[in-house]
Amino acid sequence: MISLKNQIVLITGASSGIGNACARIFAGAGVKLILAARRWERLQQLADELSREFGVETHLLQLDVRDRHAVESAITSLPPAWSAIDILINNAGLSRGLDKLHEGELPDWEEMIDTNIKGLLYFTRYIVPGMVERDRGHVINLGSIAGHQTYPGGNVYCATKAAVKAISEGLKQDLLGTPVRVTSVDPGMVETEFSQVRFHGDRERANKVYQGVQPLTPEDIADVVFFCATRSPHVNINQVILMPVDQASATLVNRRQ
Ligand code: NDP
Ligand code: 8X3
Repeated sequence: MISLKNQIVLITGASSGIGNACARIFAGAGVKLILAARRWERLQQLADELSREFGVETHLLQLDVRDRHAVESAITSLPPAWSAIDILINNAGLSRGLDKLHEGELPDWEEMIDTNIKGLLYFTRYIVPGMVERDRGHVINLGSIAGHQTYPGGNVYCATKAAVKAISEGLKQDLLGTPVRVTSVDPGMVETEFSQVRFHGDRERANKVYQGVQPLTPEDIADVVFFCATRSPHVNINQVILMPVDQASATLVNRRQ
């Protein structure tokens, strides 16, 4: 396991779920953290906690990953002490709705495509050139089992995660010959705010997703992300698919009730 001490790690979607858990595990390794999301208070609260608990330095970016100019300006105007990003964790993402494709809501489609694909591309485009110049770096994308298997009503969300899979593979190929690593971490069911967001705040419907199952936790995913980031520099973990023991595929879930 390599030491990440003083490395600069940027996490998108750090205000909740998997991104928040990643911030915590990386903070414990003595990194410097750049945390991005739209919800400023949550980022501030996390930064305060991490500073108290681990003495970690943080730099916060309040932005919407869909806003290309905001992403460009946030990355290009980072203070010199923060600009040499070592690890980019492209985690911000969401699903909206579970409608049949021919009945889908267009704003939901736009939001998923713009966040999960274009937002991830913007961060990658503005950060990876610096990694190539410095001859070091690691991009870790949050894909999903949904990028490998399409399920009923998953249509556009699954397409965005299939795009993340293709982007991770393409980036890996384009970076061949450089030491920059690319990993896709592709979970099944993880209990976060994901389902509340998918169902536009309908908590009852969101809770049903996890009923009778033991889902993965955000910490389970953060563990895997951290494992990938701490391998020897010549090792690239291309892709990890992880699911709860209670889940065998995107649609096959063992419910105990
Ligand atoms: P959460 O809803 O708990 O967290 C999502 C994070 O993404 C939040 O911090 C949110 O921050 C951020 N985000 C969403 N949209 C934007 C935006 N436009 N601009 C900036 N930040 C944004 O969900 P998860 O932690 O579960 O999701 C994290 C990633 O994991 C996603 O890419 C998701 O697709 C993926 N995933 C999740 C699985 C699950 O079952 N939960 C399984 C497989 C993959 P804010 O709202 O403050 O901007
Ligand atoms: C989240 C997992 O199965 O709800 O990507 O699409 S799933």
